[in-house]
Amino acid sequence: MGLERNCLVGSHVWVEDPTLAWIDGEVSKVDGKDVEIQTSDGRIVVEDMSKIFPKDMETPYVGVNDMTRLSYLHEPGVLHNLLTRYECNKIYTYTGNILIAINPFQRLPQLYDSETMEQYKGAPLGMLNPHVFAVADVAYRVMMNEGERNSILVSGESGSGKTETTKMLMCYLANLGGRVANERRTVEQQVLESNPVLEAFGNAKTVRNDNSSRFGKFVEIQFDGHGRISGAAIRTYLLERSRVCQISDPERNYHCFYRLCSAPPEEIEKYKLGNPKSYHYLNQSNCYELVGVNDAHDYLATRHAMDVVGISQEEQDAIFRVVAAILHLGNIEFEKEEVSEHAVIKDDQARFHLQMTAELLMCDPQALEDALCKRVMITREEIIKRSLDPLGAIVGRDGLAKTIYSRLFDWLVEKINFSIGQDPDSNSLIGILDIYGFESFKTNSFEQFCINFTNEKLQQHFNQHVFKMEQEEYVNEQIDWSYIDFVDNQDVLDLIEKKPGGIIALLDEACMFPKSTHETFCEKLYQTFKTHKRFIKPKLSVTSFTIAHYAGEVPYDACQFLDKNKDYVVLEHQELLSASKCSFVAGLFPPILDESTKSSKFSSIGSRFKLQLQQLMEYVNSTKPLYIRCVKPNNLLKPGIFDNVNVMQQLRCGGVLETIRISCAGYPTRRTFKEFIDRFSILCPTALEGNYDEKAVCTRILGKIGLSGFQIGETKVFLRANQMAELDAARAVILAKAAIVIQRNVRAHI
Ligand code: AD9
Ligand code: MG
Repeated sequence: MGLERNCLVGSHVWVEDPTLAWIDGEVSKVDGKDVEIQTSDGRIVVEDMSKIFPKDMETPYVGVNDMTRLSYLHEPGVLHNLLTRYECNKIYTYTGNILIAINPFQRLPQLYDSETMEQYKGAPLGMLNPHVFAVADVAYRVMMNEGERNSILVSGESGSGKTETTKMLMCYLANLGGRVANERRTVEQQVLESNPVLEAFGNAKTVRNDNSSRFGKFVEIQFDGHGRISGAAIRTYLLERSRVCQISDPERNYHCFYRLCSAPPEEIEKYKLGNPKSYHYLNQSNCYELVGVNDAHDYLATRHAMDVVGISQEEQDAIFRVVAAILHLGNIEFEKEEVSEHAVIKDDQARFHLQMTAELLMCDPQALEDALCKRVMITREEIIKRSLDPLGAIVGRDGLAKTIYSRLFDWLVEKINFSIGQDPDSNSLIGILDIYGFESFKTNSFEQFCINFTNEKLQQHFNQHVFKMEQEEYVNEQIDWSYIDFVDNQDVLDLIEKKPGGIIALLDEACMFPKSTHETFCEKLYQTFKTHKRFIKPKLSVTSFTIAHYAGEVPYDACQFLDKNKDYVVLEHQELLSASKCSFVAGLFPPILDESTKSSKFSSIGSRFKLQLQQLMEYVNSTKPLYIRCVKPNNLLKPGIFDNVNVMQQLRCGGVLETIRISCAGYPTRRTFKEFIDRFSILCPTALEGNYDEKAVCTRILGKIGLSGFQIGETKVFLRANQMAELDAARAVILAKAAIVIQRNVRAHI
């Protein structure tokens, strides 16, 4: 809501701008609803009065620590404040108790040194500059003093700094809850070193971030009665499996592959590895090296971190053997046998890789060849061995690589959890969530669907929380809040997860029905959600659909939804690897005991993810949440550049603007009685006469101006949207008159 009245010539305002999002200017003419503005870059624009916003001329030039302290709480004010602060390397800002963190894209060591850490210990929130340490400290104090469980929810788009922020939170907590003892492997060290291990296997370079986490992570840190870290549990969500065998330029596969290729020569020899460029799973992209990263060094660092988290030398050896085996596996090529057109191993080169894969996985090479080229069909009458064609063999090979890799990743998570250990007696917990932010690309597939579903869930939680906090503030101040409502996104959640009939349920149905294709799946969606206001059927395509998410519309390409939702291991692969002579490999493929799951083969990734999310939300709901919203200031990943339009979009997606909208629905501007009187007593100088009751003074001032709808609480004045602008306008008129009088007097004296 922009200005409705009181737009005077000479007022400073914000007006929308296509390249800068908002630009400031001065009103030069008012003609009914049309306002002419001279912008600060020297242009003249005309805009409707409802679309311009007042600019606060009294904000300090370094901005304000907390957005709720802005005189005008609106989009341009918020954006301008963040920009002003970013320009002086103040990357953290509060919006109430939400921390906004803007990625500096440069190391700011003084911001995180041990002295700074010390300062934040025990300091009340808001006393020092906004900081991620302050949030961690609040979580810790609340846990220690009030016995409440906390969760810190870090979100933001790819490359915005979630993982870095999470690591700083963990560092701070490890510092607070660490032991003095000189043990080599303390729990807190293990918690911290779990990060590089998981990053080696779960992070990769993408176009958005050189170290992008391709999985979601929730770490629960447990403390004992003395506030010392006594255990931890790590849960991960939905690793991107497709990356193992499919990458596009200029991205990379998971870091561990390149690191292993840069290992010391004796290991390279052991695994018969060569240049990364010679592996199909790596050479689909031309990017092998990262700027400022030394893979050989990182290989040793990964090994060290594995030592710390308690992965034995034998286990490490087996892990890297599996990683090497995947590279060799990807190089097994097939060709058509002349007559039968069946897939056969292409040439000597391919046979070498087959041999190496079998050797590294410690399984029988002939059995591996059969598992790659043939399928067993069990009919009622007989068991038939059917040969695959080369394309089928490639799909099978890639499926095997993905399965092995994702099981390896799960093993790592389980192992880390096991070695850190859980503290069953701990009631003092802090959970930290580092989860992928909302994604909308040119083509969006099943992964984006799951990611955006996660964000809808978190958004709902966030809205409810912010709304509740607002209400609490109103209750504390004993003011009426009955007419504030907020838009809920339950309808999108129903569309996705309702059982039966939501998109995930329909996808599972399609996966179980052998004749389904992505077209039949989409057709079913179009029929079912014909009138759903969050579902849009595209005009031209019959294989895609659009969901109107809270953060914007996202078109999904359904072509691989069915495949990506099916999590099954080909029986031949299962049998091959569970028979491995390497107990580590065999352990990744425990025998399937239940005959029924053996035959149905299908387990739904979507439904499992939905369940995981449900458990996560139940956990988060049982804790006191703290939010950190990370923002990526530009897509060039460079320091010093603040792209307004881009930042605006993220504030919108991250719910920051939603918070503001919720506040605006009520009383967006709050001022303590003292602040209010300091600024506005000029409107009614008599109000101060003989009156020392601040509340009464405020009431008098407001009465004099003739506003309505505001509320006077116990300690603060609560103003409705625009009322601050009206008060300021009245103040400006008085100040202008006073200036004229002064000028006259001065002239008279001369
Ligand atoms: V993704 O969704 O996993 O792709 P994140 O996790 O949000 O993403 P990440 O934490 O990996 O982003 O940050 C990206 C890069 O920004 C880091 O590699 C750092 O180079 C840089 N960064 C982020 N935060 C900070 C910081 N507080 N100080 C310095 C930072 N550099
Ligand atoms: Mg990350």
